[in-house]
Amino acid sequence: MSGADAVKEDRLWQRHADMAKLGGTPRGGVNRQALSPEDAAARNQLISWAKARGFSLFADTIGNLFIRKEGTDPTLSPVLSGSHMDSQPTGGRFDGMYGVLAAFEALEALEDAGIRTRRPVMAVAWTNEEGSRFQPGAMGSAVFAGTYRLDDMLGQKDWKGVVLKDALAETLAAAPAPLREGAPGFAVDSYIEAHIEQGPRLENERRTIGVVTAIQGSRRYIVTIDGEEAHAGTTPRAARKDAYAAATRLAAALYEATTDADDTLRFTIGRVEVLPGSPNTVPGKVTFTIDMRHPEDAVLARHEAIIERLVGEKTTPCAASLQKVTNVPPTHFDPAVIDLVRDKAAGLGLSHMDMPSGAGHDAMHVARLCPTGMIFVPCERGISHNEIENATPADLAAGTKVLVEVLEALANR
Ligand code: HGY
Ligand code: MN
Ligand code: MN
Repeated sequence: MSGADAVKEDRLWQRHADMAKLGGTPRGGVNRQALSPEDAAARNQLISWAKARGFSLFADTIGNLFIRKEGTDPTLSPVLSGSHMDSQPTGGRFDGMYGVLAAFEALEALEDAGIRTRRPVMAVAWTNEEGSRFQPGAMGSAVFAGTYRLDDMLGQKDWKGVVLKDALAETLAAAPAPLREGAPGFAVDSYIEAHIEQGPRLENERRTIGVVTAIQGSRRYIVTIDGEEAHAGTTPRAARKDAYAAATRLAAALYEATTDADDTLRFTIGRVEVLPGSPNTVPGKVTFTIDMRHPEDAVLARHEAIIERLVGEKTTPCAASLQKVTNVPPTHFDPAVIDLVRDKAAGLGLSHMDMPSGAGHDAMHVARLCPTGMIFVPCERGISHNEIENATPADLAAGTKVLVEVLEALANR
């Protein structure tokens, strides 16, 4: 029996249903934000499934959770596959979770098929990929890959002022696993991540498998505008330093400056905080986030300079600052891994197409460590970061069959 034949569609689908209960929302989505009790519950669920199969497991000091299936030669560096279990506040049940469960299903399928690869094969659930609670996103994989320093991340705070170090300690205590001490990171032979596309191309072009070639570049910022709180009834316009009025002028200019002719540049203001938030006090402080993406780094750099200029020009008489939170250049995956994904999809008789990723993934950091690739499966109408996100059991299983075949090939090199 091949690894692909041993993939169990029902088992994989049921696991998604089980996980979707952890942080499940009334509209059928999930709110399982990084290092929350819901995240700990998902970690415990994965740990119990791993223990039931006799796989070894450990967490590292940023909370990445690893599950290991031994190979015939334990001295060889492992092949790694996974994604993330944390979600957006109004997230779907497949974003990230599919890649973790597909990786786990791949380990089980190899085991069920009695296949012992040369290299160990490991599944991973990376900490805090979404970055919606604690910034920056893809934190666990970035620390593992050496992009960010562990100590810098431990001091990060969420929007309510909770320090990451404390939330991490609580999560690891609530979901205990053997701890790999010291700085995260170890030698990895290669990495492959399965994920829903989070866009409409596969569905529109009626393909089952996306052979991912690259991930576009992304930059994230926080704009802070400091004005002056004042009485809404007595303060003339000429005397105001209205931080929200300045923010709206700036936002309007930013949307206009990032409206490119071919609709390739992605510009999002996703979170706005207006203080003190009283109806009859002129806002004294506004902060808002910027998320900007493009396949070419030069375009991002050019628009960053425009943003810097507009932050100064559009906010007087208030003071304004622009803080860069992340700057992840475009990622180009390993040609040999891309070919392997394409060949295995073809070998399984699955329709497929090469495509870049519009969304960011943990693979963008791991790709700096070792040969890396990704496998996409369709999601309904390309909708994601939305509670109605959906996928089919057959597509999830198809992506997992490709994953098993790719893992087996990489682990026997
Ligand atoms: O934002 C992203 O691209 C990812 O889905 N977290
Ligand atoms: Mn994701
Ligand atoms: Mn996401």
